[in-house]
Amino acid sequence: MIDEVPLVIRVVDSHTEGEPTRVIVDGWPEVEGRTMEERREYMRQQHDHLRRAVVCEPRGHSAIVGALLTPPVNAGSLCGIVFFNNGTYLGMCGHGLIGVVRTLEHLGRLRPGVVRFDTPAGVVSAELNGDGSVTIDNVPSRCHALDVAVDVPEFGTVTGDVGYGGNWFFITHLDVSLEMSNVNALTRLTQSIQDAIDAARVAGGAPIDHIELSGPPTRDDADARNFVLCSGGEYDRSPCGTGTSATMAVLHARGRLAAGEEWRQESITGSRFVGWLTEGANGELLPHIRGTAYVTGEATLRFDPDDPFRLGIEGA
Ligand code: PYC
Repeated sequence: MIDEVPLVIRVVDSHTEGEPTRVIVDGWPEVEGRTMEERREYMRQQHDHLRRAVVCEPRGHSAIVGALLTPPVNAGSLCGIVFFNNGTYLGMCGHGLIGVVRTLEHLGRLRPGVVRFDTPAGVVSAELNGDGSVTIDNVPSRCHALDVAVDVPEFGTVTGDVGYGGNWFFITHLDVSLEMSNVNALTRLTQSIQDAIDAARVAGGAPIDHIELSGPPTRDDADARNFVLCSGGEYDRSPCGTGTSATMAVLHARGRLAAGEEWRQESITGSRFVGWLTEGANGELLPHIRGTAYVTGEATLRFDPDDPFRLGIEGA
């Protein structure tokens, strides 16, 4: 396995509304599989050491979401994407897709207009707008369950809604300060909620792997502010594209957001996504998210065979 580490992998780094994305552009070995789910599983089985080597310390850090580009699986798609983080693999990633689009533009590989991508969660599309922002059309989102209660040790009963937006979210409103100065406490609290959900298998055992705290906005041009704990245990610096998709489905189920109405989601860092829902031909809810990414660097990661940390630092 150790011998299977390439000597170099080339990446382009970006951030989308504060949340980093690292797109692998060269050097990753071939990923087998006919579908994107099979490819994600192949990576989990065969390439997990590369996931850690590329996104974890000392070459990365716990907030980075990696994006491996593969050949497409569907006619009409530009490429496939498997997103991963410091702990696991994702179905879809909203901020990550916006980062991929800006990265492909930076590399001169993007056709103008709407471009389709294959992900393990399904086919998504994106359009680079004239002002540099990107609008993504996510997989259908849905409200799975409302008012789900879970007992969280040392906190008490927490009630929230369960929604899907390409990843699974438990969305709750608690009387806590959603400020950057409070992120360590918010991370501990949301991790305790995640642990309690894992133990209790709430909402029919829905595979919830993101916890979203929602509260009042601090910006005049936002409807709510959030703190999102991601599946790797790190918090999202952006408003979370899949989380915003799930939030809009829950709001729609509660009769608080009509199709076509804008939802302006502020993040814990003060950045913002603008989202809205449309109804698909079969009545499914289609989330659309607009946000902006900036390319921050291009790097050649080197994996010296003598480096004891070429596969990342265990636990860091
Ligand atoms: O934007 O969907 C998102 C996302 C998921 C995890 C981190 N960001």
